[in-house]
Amino acid sequence: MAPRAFITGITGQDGAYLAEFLLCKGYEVHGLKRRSSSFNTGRVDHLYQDFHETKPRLFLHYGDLTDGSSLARLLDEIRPDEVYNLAAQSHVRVSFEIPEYTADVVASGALRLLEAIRRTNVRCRYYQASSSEMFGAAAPPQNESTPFLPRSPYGCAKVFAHLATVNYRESYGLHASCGILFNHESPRRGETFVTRKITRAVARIRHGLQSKLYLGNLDARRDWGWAPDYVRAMWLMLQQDQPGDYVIGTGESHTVREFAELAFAQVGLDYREFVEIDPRYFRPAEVEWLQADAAKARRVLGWEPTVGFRELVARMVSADLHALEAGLAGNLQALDRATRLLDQPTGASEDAIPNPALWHD
Ligand code: NDP
Ligand code: GDR
Repeated sequence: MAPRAFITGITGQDGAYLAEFLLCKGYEVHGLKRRSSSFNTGRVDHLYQDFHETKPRLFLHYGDLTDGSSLARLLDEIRPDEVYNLAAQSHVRVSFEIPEYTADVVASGALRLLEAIRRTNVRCRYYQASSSEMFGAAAPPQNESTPFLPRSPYGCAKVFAHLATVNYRESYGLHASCGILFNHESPRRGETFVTRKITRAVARIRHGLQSKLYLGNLDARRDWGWAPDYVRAMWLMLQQDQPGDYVIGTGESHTVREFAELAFAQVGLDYREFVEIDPRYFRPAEVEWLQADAAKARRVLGWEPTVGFRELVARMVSADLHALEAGLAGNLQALDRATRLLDQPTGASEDAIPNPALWHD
């Protein structure tokens, strides 16, 4: 029988890559999606198979990390072999605005899921999405022995979730592992994280749709990797005989300024002409320097990153350029079609009415 995985946060960047990865490995994949008044499945729509087709292997279920009963019910119904807890209010700056909600989802949410596994007696392996934000003010490079000194409500909540996972491993013998992942990016990265904010702006500025990019602290250093490499690490952790905690990162660190410089340079522009500082993007407390020492993951999991910093920036800029150009081409076609319709005599057939959806970029 195909192994069965349950992913919370399947509609996010990592959830979408992990679902793809597991489907390729022959898994049946179940994902938790939360109710939203607008579409929130854009990152996994390409994986979705209609129920009327034969043997779909991806299933989405309504639920929420703030609703423990939905988690227990789903675990009981699905009986997964592997559970990946990726759901989170994952924006650090936003966590200062909504600290209680962030703690409810990130900290209590992980506890609810662990408790649901215990209560339903599901025999599964568990992955917790821990974060380099837990290290906060600790000096680089950071590894599994570095103390946690979080600098945000998000970081504090992740420390709780991390320690709860370790506690369930020690108390109940759960095969539970934590991946302490450093920043990882891709064209699917949320638009308000700094890398994607920059690469989208580069594309828009290149095409004359935007003139300035407002950023906060340009001197913060991050260890940025390629997201698909990181979901492979998650899976590798759950394939080990013994559970454990692993730092995952490239070992290289760069400033936000360097990211912006490279991204603008890729389209022949100088970032200094377009980037302005807006103090609204500063954080009440900043994490200045994150840089991974992932020696344990290399040694035990055989994990290696495949994409370096320059290549990461290049891939993200070209993806945003292509997406924008495709959108603009679509709009031009729609405009062209609408113009031709205006020339037609009244009584043009119903199906000639342009689809309003085409007008959005
Ligand atoms: P995203 O922000 O892209 O995705 C977060 C996911 O969580 C989305 O599917 C979101 O749903 C879902 N979610 C949010 N709130 C709830 C809730 N109350 N109940 C159920 N689901 C919810 O994050 P990433 O994919 O980038 O990150 C995945 C995980 O890894 C997160 O836990 C993050 O904190 C952690 N992490 C990420 C790193 C990174 O660099 N990307 C590094 C280290 C850790 P919706 O789509 O509806 O918003
Ligand atoms: P981070 O990612 O906080 O590291 O959390 P983000 O991209 O938001 O910030 C990285 C650094 O860039 C600085 N910065 C800005 N950030 C944003 N978002 N917008 C700006 O305009 C801006 N200008 C400068 C920030 O101050 C910061 O120093 C990400 C998330 O994915 C977390 O969920 C995850 O746990 C960590 O990475 C590891």
